[in-house]
Amino acid sequence: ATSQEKRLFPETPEQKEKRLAWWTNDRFGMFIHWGLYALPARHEWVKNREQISDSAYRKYFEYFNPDLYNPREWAKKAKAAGMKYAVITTKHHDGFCLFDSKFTDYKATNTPIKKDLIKEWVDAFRAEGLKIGFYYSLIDWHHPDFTIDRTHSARPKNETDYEVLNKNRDMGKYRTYLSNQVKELLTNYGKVDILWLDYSYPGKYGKDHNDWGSVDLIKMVRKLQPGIIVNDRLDLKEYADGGDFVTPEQYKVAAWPTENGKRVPWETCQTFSGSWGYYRDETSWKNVQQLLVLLIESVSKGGNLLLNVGPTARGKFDHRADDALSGMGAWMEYNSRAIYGCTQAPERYARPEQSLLTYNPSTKRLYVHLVDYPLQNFTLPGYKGKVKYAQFLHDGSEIRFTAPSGYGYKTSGLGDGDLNLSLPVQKPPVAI
Ligand code: FUL
Repeated sequence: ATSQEKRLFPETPEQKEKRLAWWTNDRFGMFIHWGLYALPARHEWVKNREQISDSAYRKYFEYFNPDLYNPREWAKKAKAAGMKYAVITTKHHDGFCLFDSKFTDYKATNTPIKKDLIKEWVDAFRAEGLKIGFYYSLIDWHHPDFTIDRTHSARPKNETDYEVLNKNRDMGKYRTYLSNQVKELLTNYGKVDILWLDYSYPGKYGKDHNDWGSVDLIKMVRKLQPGIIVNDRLDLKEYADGGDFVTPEQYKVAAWPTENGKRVPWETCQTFSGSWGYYRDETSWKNVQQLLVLLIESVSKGGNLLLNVGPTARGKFDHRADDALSGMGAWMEYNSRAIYGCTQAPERYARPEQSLLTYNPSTKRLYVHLVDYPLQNFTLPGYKGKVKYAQFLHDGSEIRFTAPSGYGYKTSGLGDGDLNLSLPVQKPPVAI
């Protein structure tokens, strides 16, 4: 067997496709990065970036009191935006747990809010009919046994100091801790639809991915929750089934990602403004059109979009996130059928300029997204005979196929096989 044929689970490709069917259909989810870093409000890596000591970071633990937390409201906003699933940080790299874990004191129940925030979150999102996912950081800057390496907030200045600092650290103990916590998450909160692990890496001080006990971990996960979908960040590349989908982060893929020549399920995760945790002073917010293009473009290449919100220290969504979500929701109300159940269009449909195509294989409908609304007519190259009927989504009205007929129409540039859409001058409402 070649390395890529090595498998961890006895599952056929058809069975995998079935397990992932809802996820591939739903396409659009909400990522939520929430934790102590919402208080400094300047990036979820703040402890690392600014090399804040444990004792100085402790103040955020002591002041963590999201008194306006209402996950039902979050869930309603996600749903109104057209999102079908959500993934929340149960623990990020700083090690702080939003859930009640038996294995640490560093958790929300010991802060002034005194609540298992994950429990409430799960109930609320379930109640709104969304699928739920847990993000869990494999990296842990708080655990006394986690190896200090270059990604650690307590990284030393001198190379030689790593050995000294790691002398009494036992990654084996951390491995047990990590596995125990994942077990809690997959045991105490009912059905979990997605596990989003983040992230393992080979390294000088981390030896290799076995430091995370990846093989045993993923086996345990699938045993506890047989239907669960797990991302690829355990980095078990030598197995064909070491992860269910790939996770391009904060960039647009050029084409549907492949492995060994085969297209693989994928989800891009993206932020509104650059950082994942709430960042008060960040000004690089994407606008609604850019976000919609991100969504459509992902689907047009067979992928999903997991779009992130970083709630504030009081437990609310940033008003800029609210605006973006409702803008997307207004579009989704009319256009979601060009997203759900859709994928990359078959090759026989060439992509016209300034447009994106999505396609629903069950209904055989092709959706042409006009990124730049053109004047009067729009050419579908080589589409003659391939399209029976065309309509707008905002009102279901017909779009006629009429070639330009005015003086000199022969020089319109239309080829014999092309189809011309006759468009109204006014860009329709709820367009991108
Ligand atoms: C990265 C993390 O380091 C970021 O903080 C964020 O959680 C992103 C989704 O994954 O690897």
